[in-house]
Amino acid sequence: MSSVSTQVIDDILVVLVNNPPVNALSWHVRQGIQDGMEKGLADPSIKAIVLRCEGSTFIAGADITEFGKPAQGPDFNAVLNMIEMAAKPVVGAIHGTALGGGLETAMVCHYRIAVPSAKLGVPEVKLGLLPGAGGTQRLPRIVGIEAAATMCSLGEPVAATKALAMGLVDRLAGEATLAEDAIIYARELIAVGPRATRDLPVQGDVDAIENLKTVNARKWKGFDAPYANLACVEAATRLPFEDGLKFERTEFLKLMGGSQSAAQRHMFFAERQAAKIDGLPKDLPLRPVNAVGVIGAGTMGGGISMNFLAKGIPVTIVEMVQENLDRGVAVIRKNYEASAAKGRFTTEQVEGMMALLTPSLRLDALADCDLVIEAVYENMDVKKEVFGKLDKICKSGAILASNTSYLNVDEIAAATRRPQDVVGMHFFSPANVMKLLEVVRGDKTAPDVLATAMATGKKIGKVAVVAGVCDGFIGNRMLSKRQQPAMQLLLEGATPAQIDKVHTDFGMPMGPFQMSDLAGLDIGWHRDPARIESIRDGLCAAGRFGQKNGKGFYDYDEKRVGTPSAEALAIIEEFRATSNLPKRDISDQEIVERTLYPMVNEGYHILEEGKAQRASDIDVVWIYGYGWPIYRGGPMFWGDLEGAGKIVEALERHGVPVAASLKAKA
Ligand code: 3H9
Repeated sequence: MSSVSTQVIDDILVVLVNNPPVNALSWHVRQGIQDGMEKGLADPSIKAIVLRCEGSTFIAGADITEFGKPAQGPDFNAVLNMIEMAAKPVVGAIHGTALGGGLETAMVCHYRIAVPSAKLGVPEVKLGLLPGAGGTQRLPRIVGIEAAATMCSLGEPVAATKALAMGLVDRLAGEATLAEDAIIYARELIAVGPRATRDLPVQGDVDAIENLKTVNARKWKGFDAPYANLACVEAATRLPFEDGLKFERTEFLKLMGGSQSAAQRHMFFAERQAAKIDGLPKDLPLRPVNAVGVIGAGTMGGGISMNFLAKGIPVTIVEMVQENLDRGVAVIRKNYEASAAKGRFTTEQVEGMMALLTPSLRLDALADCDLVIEAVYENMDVKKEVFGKLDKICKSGAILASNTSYLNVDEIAAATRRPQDVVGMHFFSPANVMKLLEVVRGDKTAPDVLATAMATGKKIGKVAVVAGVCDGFIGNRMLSKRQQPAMQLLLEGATPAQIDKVHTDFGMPMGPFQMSDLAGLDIGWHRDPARIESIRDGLCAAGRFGQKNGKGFYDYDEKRVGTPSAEALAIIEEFRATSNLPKRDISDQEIVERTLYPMVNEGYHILEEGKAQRASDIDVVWIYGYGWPIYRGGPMFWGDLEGAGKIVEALERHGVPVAASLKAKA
């Protein structure tokens, strides 16, 4: 069946796109629209044309899978030009999402009608791109400079009702009567005639563009695309339309040919791919998750609970001591109220979510839960004891999950008589905010338990990735390959600030030592100030526990802003002197080679051992769990950009054993 068909309804021609799943503008769709338009324009009995889509959405953009491949079919801009210059009125009829090239198509239609639930936007910036088919030139002509600059640089869609107020939509249709309403509208417009967007004036204040740059400076650090989008909108304010298009084209091609967009497009597909479990049928029946239990009301347990409450799923939260339980519940309330103060929830919603929370001091209270997530102290004996008890208490078929961040899930499962129901669900702190969920598949985890844990992650807004059982799973296992050499580099003469700066310049939200300070240096410390076997021991012995008490590798002010600490540097120097290593200048390049390349190498080890399903899953872990800059596409994608040969050479030079598959690639 063709992806574009036409229907004649009296004097109106409907051009109907049908290219599942999202009606992307694949070459045959562009061809079909062009053919349909030609037909409508050539037929004297046709007085107006409606462009509409079948399925769940209007055109959701260019076909991203075609990017970087040889061009096929008609040029997109030529098709858009033809629609805009048509001598008969053309109406875009929008439902679902009109995104990117989809909105660009809607904007060359002379008029737009949309159902109230539709959303319209130009999300190209999220793919490291800009609306490259006239979007940056037409949008300011329709909605003005400020709204256009905001939409292009942030990429957030607007609801049809808002679009109506902005002039992006001319009329709202009935939610279920778009097809009919669009025809009625088109017929009305026959007398009015076409209206070419390019002929409209650009209105508004160009200062809005500078304001956006100021407000978003932190968010956009390192990114090219937001600035390129703004440059194009700015160009629309001073250049004739055709020249503006040329400017936009040049900027688009620059982005398209660059590594940032390649990385962000890679992540678009990587994120969707991560949800797929190799070897399991897509339609495997899932277990119901209508009631959740969480053990532990600390930071982790509280954050985990918040995810479920926010989705209307009741949570029973269990602690051993009343005081801790009360504190945990109070923190949840405080967090929700803080969000409400920012306008994210209403007071009623906060009360509604809190009403779904049942605090308890008894594990028995979890007897009827479909899913229980344990978030207690990270100690194998403690975990085994909890799981042994859960085994006796929980109903048959309940999923028993551990939030462990590195312990052996198989060993935990062995503490029960139902290891098939046990799985790891490793949330990242703060668990109500961080998008990543590592779902750890034990040796005996049943397929439907794994699939349910993955689907549950999606339901609560996480990006879930399957990991195998190994020390630290995917994320923390690779993290340790960064932290160890970072410490070693201190012994050889680098400073925490120098190493951290290499990482933040790279685009990480913080470097290895800033991260250690945030996590707390005393975690796992033996608590004997006289026993100093590492720099960390030295810092802890001096009472430097990290951000929590205002001093660690750095000194912190009351706003938790860190500055290099003379005391910490002296402690490092004192310990360094005992190492007998000569102190030398360490280059930034060496820091990259010794702290980032080993992570890539570890990623290859993880793949070789089958602990991750695919390289792109590892990228997803690092982008959503640790803030790896998305414009660098995750460690595995970045490793390919750097080049396997270069990485292997450097690793060997630094004496790091290289994964066989990385070597083979080199
Ligand atoms: C652009 O338009 C450039 C222009 O300026 C022109 C310049 C010259 N292409 O997300 P889902 C696939 S750039 C190809 O799970 P949802 C997706 O991979 C584009 N494939 O569904 C998935 O495949 P699979 C600007 C696409 O309901 C399946 O469709 N537009 C595309 O949660 C379902 O996707 C955008 O950036 C595409 N454009 O969300 C919009 N889009 O099943 C990107 C999706 O094999 N798309 N697929 O894994 C979206 O934001 C969401 O897909 C959407 C639906 C909201 C539409």
